[in-house]
Amino acid sequence: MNRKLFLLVTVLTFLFLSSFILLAAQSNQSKSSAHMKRKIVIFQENILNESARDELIRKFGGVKIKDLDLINGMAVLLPPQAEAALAKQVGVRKLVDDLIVEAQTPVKVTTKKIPVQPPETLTWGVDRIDADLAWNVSKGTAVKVGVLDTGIDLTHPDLKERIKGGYNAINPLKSANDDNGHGTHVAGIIAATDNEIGVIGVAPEADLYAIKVLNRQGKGYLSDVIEGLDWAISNNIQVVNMSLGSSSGNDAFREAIIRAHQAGLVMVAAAGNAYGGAVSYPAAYPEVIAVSATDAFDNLASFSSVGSEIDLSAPGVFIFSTYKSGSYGTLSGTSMAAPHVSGAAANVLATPVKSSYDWNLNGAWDPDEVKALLEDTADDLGNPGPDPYFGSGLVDVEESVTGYQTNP
Ligand SMILES: [Ca+2]
Ligand SMILES: [Ca+2]
Ligand SMILES: [Ca+2]
Ligand SMILES: [Ca+2]
Repeated sequence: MNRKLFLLVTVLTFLFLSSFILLAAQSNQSKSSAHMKRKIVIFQENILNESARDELIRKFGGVKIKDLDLINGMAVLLPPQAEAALAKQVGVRKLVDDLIVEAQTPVKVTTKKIPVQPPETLTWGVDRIDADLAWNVSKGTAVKVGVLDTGIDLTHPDLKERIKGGYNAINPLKSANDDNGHGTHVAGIIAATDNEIGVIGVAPEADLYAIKVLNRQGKGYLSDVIEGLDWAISNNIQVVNMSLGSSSGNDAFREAIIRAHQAGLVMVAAAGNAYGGAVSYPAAYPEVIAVSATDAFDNLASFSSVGSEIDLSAPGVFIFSTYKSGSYGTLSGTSMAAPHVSGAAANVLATPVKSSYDWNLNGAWDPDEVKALLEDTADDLGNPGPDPYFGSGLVDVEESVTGYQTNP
C-alpha cells in the first residue's frame, strides 16, 4: 500500500514538474519567435539550389515560410541580429521587409443583412461609368479576373455562377471563402450576375477567381500577395484587382509587379485612402492602373489618395454590392473604385483588339494597350487634361468598348 502510494506520488510529481518544464519551453519558443521578423530574401539567379537556400536560412537561425518563385525569393522569419550578415552572403541579392498590406476601406461598414435576395438594382456606380450601355457589345464574357483580397463568398447567390476557381495563399489547405466581406463586395462590383437578384457587376459575364491574400481583419503580407500574383500568372488570369495597399513599397514588391506585367496581367489597384496623402503601393507603380474614388456628383472622395501616379477615377462612395454570407452591404473606399476599372478592363478584353491600340502588332490586348484605351476614352474631370486627382478622368465603359459615348 505504501509502495503504491509512493509510486502514485512520484508519478504525479513527475507529471506536475514536466508540465511546468513544457510550459517554460513553450514560452521560450514563443519568446524567440516573437523576436523574429518576417522578411523576404531575394536570391541571385543560379547560385544556390533550393536545399542550399534552406540550409543558409537555417544557419542564420531563420525559419522558411514559403518560396516565392516569381521573384526568385523566399519569405522567412529571421532574428533581427542575423539580418546584416545574411544580406552579405554569397547568393543573396536583397533582404527586405515582408510588408503589411491592407484592404482599402476607410469608412465604417454598413452592411444590410438581407435574408431574402433583394430585387436586382443598377447601382449608381455601374450606371455612372455607362457599363450598362456597353453590355450590348461586351459583358466581359469568359475573361478571367483574379480578386486578390479577403476571398469571395463562394456560395453567394449573386456570385457563385461566376466563380471559377480560387486559391488561399495564406493557407493553401483552406478554401478561398471570404471571412471578412471586403473581397465579396469587390467581386460583386466586377462581375455580379445579371439574374434579377441583388446587383449587376460592370462585367457580368466575366469569370471570377478568389485569391485570398488578406485575413479576416483585412490585413495580409506582401509575400502572400506575391504568391497570389504567381498563382494568377500560372492560371492564365487576365485581370487582377488589388483593392489593397501599403504606404511603402520595396524591391520585392516592385520586382513581382514587373514580372506580372511582363506576363501580360492587367493590374488594377486602389489608390489608397490617405485623405489627400500619397498613393499607396502597388497602385503607385507605373505597371499598375491606380484608381482614385469619386462620389455621385463626380467630386473626388475626401478619403482618396492623390498624386501624379493616379491613372483613372471611378465611383467609390456609398457603393452597394454583395457581402459575405449571402448578404449585401454599402461600402466606401478606393477599394470600391478599383473594381469598377477591373470590370471595365474585362469588358475591353472581351472585344477584338483595336488596330490603333495594337502597338506591338500581336493581334492581342496587352496591359499597356488596355490602360491607354481606358485613359483615352475616360471622361475628363477637374482641371482640363490629366491631373493628380482624377488621372485621365472617370472611366467610360461604353466608349472604351464601342468607340462612341452617349454621355460625354
Ligand atoms: Ca444580380
Ligand atoms: Ca497588342
Ligand atoms: Ca468618354
Ligand atoms: Ca482632369
